[in-house]
Amino acid sequence: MAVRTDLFQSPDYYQLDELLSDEHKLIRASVRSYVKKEISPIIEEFAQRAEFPTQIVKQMGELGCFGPTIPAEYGGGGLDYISYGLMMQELERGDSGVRSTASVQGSLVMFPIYAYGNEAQRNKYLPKLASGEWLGCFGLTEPEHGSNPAGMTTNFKDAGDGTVILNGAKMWISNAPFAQIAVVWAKNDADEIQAIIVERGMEGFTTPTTHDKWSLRASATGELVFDNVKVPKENILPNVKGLKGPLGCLTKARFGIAWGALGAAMDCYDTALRYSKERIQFDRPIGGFQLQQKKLAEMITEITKAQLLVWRVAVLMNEGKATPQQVSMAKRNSCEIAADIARNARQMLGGMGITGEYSIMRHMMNIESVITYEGTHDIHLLITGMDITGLNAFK
Ligand code: TGC
Ligand code: FAD
Repeated sequence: MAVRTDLFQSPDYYQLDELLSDEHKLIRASVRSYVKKEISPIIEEFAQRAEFPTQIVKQMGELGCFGPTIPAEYGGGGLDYISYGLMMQELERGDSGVRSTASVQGSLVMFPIYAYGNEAQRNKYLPKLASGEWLGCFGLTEPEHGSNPAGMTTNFKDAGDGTVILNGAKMWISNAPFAQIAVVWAKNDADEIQAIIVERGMEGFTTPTTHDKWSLRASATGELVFDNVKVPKENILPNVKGLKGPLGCLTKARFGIAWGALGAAMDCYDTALRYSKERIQFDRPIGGFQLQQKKLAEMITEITKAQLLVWRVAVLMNEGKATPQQVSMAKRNSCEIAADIARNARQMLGGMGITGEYSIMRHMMNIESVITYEGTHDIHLLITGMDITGLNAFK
């Protein structure tokens, strides 16, 4: 397959760059140039082969994409949420799987260790995770408990010798096959949900790879299987109990997805716009036909609206005022518009749209995972519904 030249130009129809600081623009430029240089030339082949490009872990660590909002003393970036969002936007503009790796590492592994761990745990794990020396994964979903994680059955029992014995299984876990550590949510002796850090090499802990995905093919997905795994008690994160622990991490990660999925949408729009000016049919560029202009005009309208939404929710995050429900709305909206834009952009490229010569079909398939993980499209709608009515439609 020929190496693709990445010609991406970021849409900014409402001059939203004026809302960004010079530092924000610098961060965005550095991640964008990383994606152009290291991701775009290789990602299609890795996706076609369903292979995880392991080199990106160190690269993204060096670039500061892991835990950008974690304080610098633990190896994080000490940055604000707009910076974090822009990073995720640029990474997912390249590929959702690349952003997934960063989301999991930063928001779902580093964040809980930082927010719920003790000082020894922070010092032991965070610098290595931030640099990309170690990769982590986050185990919440189980074979029988996806949208309803409260029902989880994975559990640990006090062995009385400074260890606990962990049993159960998690599935659909991003990064699992390559991760050195897993932040696993399980029920303790008192039936309370807690996080415990399981390290590769612990006896009885395996991470079988999930094969035959049509989506997120350049991201490694697997199971976490615990068969009487003996884990030191010191690996339990002491400072949170209950479902609010994992859901608190998900709020951070969903925020990143809201920006990220928008990046995928931008790439599809930009590709379709360029193609529409170059592709001649009936002696005219297809971009001159009203039907194609309608698609492009609707795409840029939705992208612009979503840009405003994610920018505002980032400002609220910076001010400590964003609610999880506001984050849900932004995640849901970005995924929805990305799915629609990818599909319309694919059509605009005709037959070429289904090939790996362009990124659109890969984005389109990836978004099917993104719209499902971290809470499905319907779950986020119900979160909004409950927030505005005060009535719980989940159960
Ligand atoms: P509910 O009774 O509503 O809440 C339990 C406790 O949690 C609090 N809470 C939150 N806290 C922080 N952030 C949030 N987003 C929160 N949502 C709820 C809540 O206040 C309560 O606290 P407290 O103190 O009263 O105990 O819980 P529920 O059992 O009724 O469930 C509600 C529901 C359905 C919304 C929730 O279970 C849910 O969000 N389900 C979706 C599951 C999900 O998102 N799974 C994601 C798995 S990880 C993943 O997909 C990673 S993909 C990564 C990648 O590759 O990028
Ligand atoms: P289900 O919960 O079985 O849902 C099936 C359908 O029923 C959905 O349409 C859903 O919206 C609907 N539904 C469920 N409950 C209700 C309700 N109350 N009202 C109306 N409709 C409802 N999980 C992790 O823990 N860590 C990871 O790293 C991770 N990575 C993932 C990577 C990929 C590629 C994928 C695909 C998933 C990943 N997940 C991960 C799991 C993901 O979070 C779950 O797939 C998701 O939460 C949905 O759970 P489920 O697949 O069991 O679907």
